[in-house]
Amino acid sequence: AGQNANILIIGCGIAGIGAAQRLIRHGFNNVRVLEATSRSGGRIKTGSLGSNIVEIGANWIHGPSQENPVFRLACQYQLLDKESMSEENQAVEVGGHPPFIPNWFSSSGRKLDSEMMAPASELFMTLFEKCQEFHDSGEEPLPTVGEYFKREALKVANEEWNEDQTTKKLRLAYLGTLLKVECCVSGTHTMDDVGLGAFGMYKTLPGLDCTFPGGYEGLIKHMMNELPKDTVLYNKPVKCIHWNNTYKQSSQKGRTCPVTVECISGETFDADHVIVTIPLGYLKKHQHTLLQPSMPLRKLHSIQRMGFGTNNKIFLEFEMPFWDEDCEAIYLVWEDESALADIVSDVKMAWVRKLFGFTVLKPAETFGHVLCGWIAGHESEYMETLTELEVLNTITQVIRRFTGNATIAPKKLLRSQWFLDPYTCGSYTYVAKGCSDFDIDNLAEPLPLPGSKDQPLQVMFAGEATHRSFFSTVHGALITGWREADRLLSHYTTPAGLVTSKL
Ligand code: 6YU
Repeated sequence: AGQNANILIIGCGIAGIGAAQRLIRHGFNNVRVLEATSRSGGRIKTGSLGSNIVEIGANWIHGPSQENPVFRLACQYQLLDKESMSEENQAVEVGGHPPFIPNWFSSSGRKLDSEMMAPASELFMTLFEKCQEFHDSGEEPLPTVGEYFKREALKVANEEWNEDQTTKKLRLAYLGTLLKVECCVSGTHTMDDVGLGAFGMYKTLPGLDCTFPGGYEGLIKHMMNELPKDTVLYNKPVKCIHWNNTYKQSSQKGRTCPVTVECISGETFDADHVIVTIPLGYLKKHQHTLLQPSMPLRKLHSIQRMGFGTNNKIFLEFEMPFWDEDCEAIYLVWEDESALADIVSDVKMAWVRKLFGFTVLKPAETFGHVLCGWIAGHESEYMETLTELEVLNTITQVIRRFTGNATIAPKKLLRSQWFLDPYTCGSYTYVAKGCSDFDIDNLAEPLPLPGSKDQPLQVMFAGEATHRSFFSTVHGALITGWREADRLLSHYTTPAGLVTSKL
């Protein structure tokens, strides 16, 4: 029966687990997952800082409402608190920017006034909403989000903020900080790399972003419990996928499989179908060797064109908070940066200027006084090469300078290193300058390409980078795993609805 089709899934992140779960549930009994590392979850990774749990990777369910499959699963497994599940929270429209209550600190050691900063926050939101509209309107007044944002922001600042030059400079400096925030959200080095016309491809769902009180990895654990034992083979980094029978030794009980997957160790696995859920960062780095024969040019070019940047977190624990009780986010405003800069010219000397600030872990009764610092881009990649102590010392100096309190000393530090992770090579996908919906379609297209006479669906592609409107998210990744499982299901399903053999 078709249930015997030999299916290999590469990568045990949520896309791979989702694909495996769906195939097995529908009767496929020859499904295995090859995972490079010793753990499941990929970019969903919960760690600890002292007695606190912290998210090293994905943080929130973006848009937690019924349309979001991650939200539905989290509810089903009872992993969320009551408030997150309430109808009221599900109905909130935040458009990708949850409303945080902020504190602002400036480089001269001042706490800035929220009324003074408000016009800059409003301008930022207005311009970003405009940026999201260009995709549907089909216009692109400038090639990138960064260029458009700077042009429009300076126009408003020069026309409307002239009553006081000091305030104007501070607001512009804060807009620079908000651009650094956006680099973290988009997972890019600079907003000058993010395509303006394509920016609106990303769609948000209703719902007030929420976290998993017991850690995001709880979701992975529950999903893994539904897979038969031994479905996942760990510590099996894949080196090459030989498709179209290019691997001579390929054979299985007298039958030749169209694909042979070769691991770095030399071990090989035959398959009828392979679902690749490897992150785009890894695909970029290994694009010329991962597939044999090589990928068709249009897929290769889309892998090259699409963006995959770095966003890292730096967790810090304090004895006492230096922020207000209701504060949810801290913005660092460099007073000498009024040119709307979202990159640092001397990365080695001044990488820390790219850190936009912190989000506050809540509730304090659970977490104590823990901040999560956010830093994107090449500055973030450089930070990864430093020792924890070097990072701690640099950030401590910055906090002392911005608060004017020379005695503040974080107790503990933990940071992520997603760029150095050999199986991720960055954080997540963004639509780079010059990209369009077609690039994501090209990434998702199975091999051989349509029209070929060779056995179909030999190599299929899932993972966050392959979702047209939910790339860079957990729900996007999960949906793509399901999508590829469904592709196989319909391939093997007769009009009568039976899974049959096509072998
Ligand atoms: C979300 C959030 N979040 C923060 C940070 C990161 C990410 N995301 P996986 O990588 O999980 O699995 C692949 C597996 O393959 C893995 O286990 C590898 O080891 C394995 N592998 C690789 N090579 C292999 C080989 N050769 N052989 C065998 N195995 C191999 N998403 O919903 N909420 O808060 C965040 C965040 C620091 C790093 C996130 C968030 C992204 C998700 O984590 C990610 O998409 C999925 O987990 C990926 O799952 P997967 O299965 O595809 O791959 C307007 C506009 C702009 C658009 N952007 C706005 C959206 C905002 C996105 N925000 C994210 C923000 C945070 C904070």
